Amino acid sequence: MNKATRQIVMATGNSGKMREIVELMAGTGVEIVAQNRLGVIPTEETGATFVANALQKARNAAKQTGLPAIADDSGLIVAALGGDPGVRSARYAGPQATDAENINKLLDALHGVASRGAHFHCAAVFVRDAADEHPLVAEGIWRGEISAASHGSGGFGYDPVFFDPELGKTGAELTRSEKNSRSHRGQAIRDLCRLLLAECNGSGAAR
Ligand code: ITT
Repeated sequence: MNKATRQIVMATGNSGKMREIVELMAGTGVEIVAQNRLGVIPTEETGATFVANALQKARNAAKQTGLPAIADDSGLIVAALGGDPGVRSARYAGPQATDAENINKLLDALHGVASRGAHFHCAAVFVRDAADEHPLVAEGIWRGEISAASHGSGGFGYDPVFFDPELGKTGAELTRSEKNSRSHRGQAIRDLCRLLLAECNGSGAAR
């Protein structure tokens, strides 16, 4: 990103994610605009990894807007389920699944299972344009356990059943700032901001 860049399109249609990223990037001096406000038609997510999917989304938004783009691809990895729902977390219970349907499917799959360790993974990427060959990439992980039932009303997605043992609360029981300081997305976006700042100051891996 050069110093004149002030607007970045955020390649997401998930309002919970969007809100967290705007909060995490507050104070950076860039304006984050949701892709739906710019009329971007979302792309399919066909990648096998979080990074591949994030790049697919960011390049799609950059191509349709001519702006630099950020995307986040994230998901929940449950060891006892062989890594599911993984990159398919948003679509675990079907292509148009609601958060409640995904949670119900997860709790059913873990019914009677003692080993409930899980983690969230987030890959956050920045592309200067659709053809960018040197995208900035940052990742984060948040470790916890899947609770037996939902608790709390904050956050989004699987937050009501993702229990953080150190805080003794689910993601949906945390304040926004607690979640941002602990979460996979918080770690990835903070790292991405550091990379962007380094590039603006001329010490990053510029093209
Ligand atoms: P976009 O692709 O438009 O950004 P999406 O919701 O489809 O929105 P992903 O493909 O990255 O995004 O899927 C991420 C899913 O993983 C998300 O829908 C949730 O079900 C889950 N997830 C990711 N981060 C989460 C978080 O912080 N808290 C709870 N669930 C989360």
